Amino acid sequence: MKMVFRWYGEGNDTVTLSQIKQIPGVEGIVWALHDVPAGEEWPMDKILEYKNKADAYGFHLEVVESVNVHEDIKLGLPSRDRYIENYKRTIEKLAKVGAKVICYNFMPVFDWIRTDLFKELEDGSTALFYEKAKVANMDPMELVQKINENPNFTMPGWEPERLKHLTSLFEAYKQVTEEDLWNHLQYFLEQIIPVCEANDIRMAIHPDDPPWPIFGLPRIMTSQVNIRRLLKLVDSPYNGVTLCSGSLGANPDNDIPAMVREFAGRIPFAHIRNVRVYDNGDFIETSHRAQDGTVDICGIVKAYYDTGFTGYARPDHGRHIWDEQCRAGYGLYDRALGIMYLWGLWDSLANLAKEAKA
Ligand code: DNO
Repeated sequence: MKMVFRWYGEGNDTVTLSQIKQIPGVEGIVWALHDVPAGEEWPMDKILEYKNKADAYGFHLEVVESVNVHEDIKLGLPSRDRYIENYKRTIEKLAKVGAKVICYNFMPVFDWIRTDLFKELEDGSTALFYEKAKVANMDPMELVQKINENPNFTMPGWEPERLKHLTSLFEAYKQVTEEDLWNHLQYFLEQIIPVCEANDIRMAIHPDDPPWPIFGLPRIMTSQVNIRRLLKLVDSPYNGVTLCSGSLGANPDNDIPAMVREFAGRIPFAHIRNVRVYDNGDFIETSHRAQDGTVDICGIVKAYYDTGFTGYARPDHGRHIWDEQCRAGYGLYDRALGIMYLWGLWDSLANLAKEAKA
């Protein structure tokens, strides 16, 4: 397991590289050019700026999250070919700075969805929260305004620029069924994966968060069965998944340790975090500790360990603790605690294996 940490870039993150450097066992940053709109080719000079910054701290840039997919690709419009060409050129450039994994998602319009970014937990910390009934009765525009009202930084997936066209996007998706979305994903992957193979970069799709359709939009990356189907769309080790335990874990029917075991070899990137799902379907993000939520974090780490996982892992969202003022879900403290929990589990599994051999 290679530990990495998401960093939004200078002036765009409250966490600094020197702080990340002091978290045990972090070897690389998870990064992106957040100001390049989806569909555009990433400029090499900006990529190199990141490279210089990472080099100064001895971090690698092997994991990119995300190179976003233009809506026209998801909608299957004729203009998609131009955006797919840009995507290919970006892959080639990323290979030049040593990228090995590109995390992306194929969710129509919205990326992740929550109803509160700073909901208080029993211990006084705050965390991202999803209220099922509220979403069911909400106008999507209202949600966009709510997500963007508090944060000091643009929320990836919620860029006001992109969501300006919300009404026409919703209109366009009215014709798109889940099967259409599968076909559009296959078309995209058939074009992209040969370029990935040539450049030794693995594509790792992120599950839908939460893993069910929202606002009548189709969503397909939701379950073990559907991930199995994704991996067969283009049956190459370069077509993989970012197995996000928090996203999939919002549906208690998802058996994540079973997915880790089944999809071993096709998970270049793991997002490991906990959520607590309530009986009414609401959920809140908790500490990484297994007992604090409803996701079997110990079973997940054990499944990675047992299957000889050598991919990248990052703690995913954390709570906001110790009065930290930070990006929602992306503070320093709770994610650092998460890393130590993951290492604790991992190292004790390694020790047990060593003892058993002796
Ligand atoms: C949320 C993230 C997602 C993820 C994208 C990948 O914090 O896990 O926004 O980066 O879905 O494209």
